Amino acid sequence: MPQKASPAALNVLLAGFEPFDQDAMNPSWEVARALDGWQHAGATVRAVQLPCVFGDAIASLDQALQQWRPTLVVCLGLAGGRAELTPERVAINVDDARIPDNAGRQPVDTAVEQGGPVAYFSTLPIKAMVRAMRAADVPAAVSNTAGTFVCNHIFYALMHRLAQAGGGVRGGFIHVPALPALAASRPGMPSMALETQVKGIQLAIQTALEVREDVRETGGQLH
Ligand code: PCA
Repeated sequence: MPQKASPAALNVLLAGFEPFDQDAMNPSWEVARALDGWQHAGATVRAVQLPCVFGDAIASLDQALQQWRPTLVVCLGLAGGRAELTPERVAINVDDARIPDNAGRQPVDTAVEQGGPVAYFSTLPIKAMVRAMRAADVPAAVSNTAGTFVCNHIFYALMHRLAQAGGGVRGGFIHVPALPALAASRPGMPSMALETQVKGIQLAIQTALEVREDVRETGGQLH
């Protein structure tokens, strides 16, 4: 029997991806897994691993949303090449894959959701999250693009579902850097230790649970 959400429980769904592009590990799943069961402000984190496959990732997310009925949803993914934890501002209705996904699918210039709006903004307090992470010495920045691969795909699908459900559930996406082990074999690639990533995502979730209205300040974004 799968574990089920009890009616009174507050759950935070934290999704990470399986490895892709021939990598042995995906830090996004390692972080999610490390925080599974962590509790804050009466809410419990529930980690789920998503396949790095267009379409199938959405089916797994739907299943997890059904199972846990979360009040907050944070999806994580790897952005190799970035040095900071980057809460994403916007999901766009575009699939445009540079490489094939784990099932060999490579959509080019198609919609995530036929007839859906062009884009959705994250409903997480992205700048307050960046501020909290930086205050704890965790490199972080707002990103204005989640790309057009499976991460943007799941981010868009998530926001579309939350908007359609209309229940006030908030959600968004955070890209994480490579782990040092991966960067060691790719000279020049920035990385961040797993424990720093975990600490940052913990602070991001904490902030999202506590802050409803985002702060308005500059300086928190990638350029
Ligand atoms: N990163 C990819 C997909 C899965 C992941 O972890 C992306 O940024 O689209």
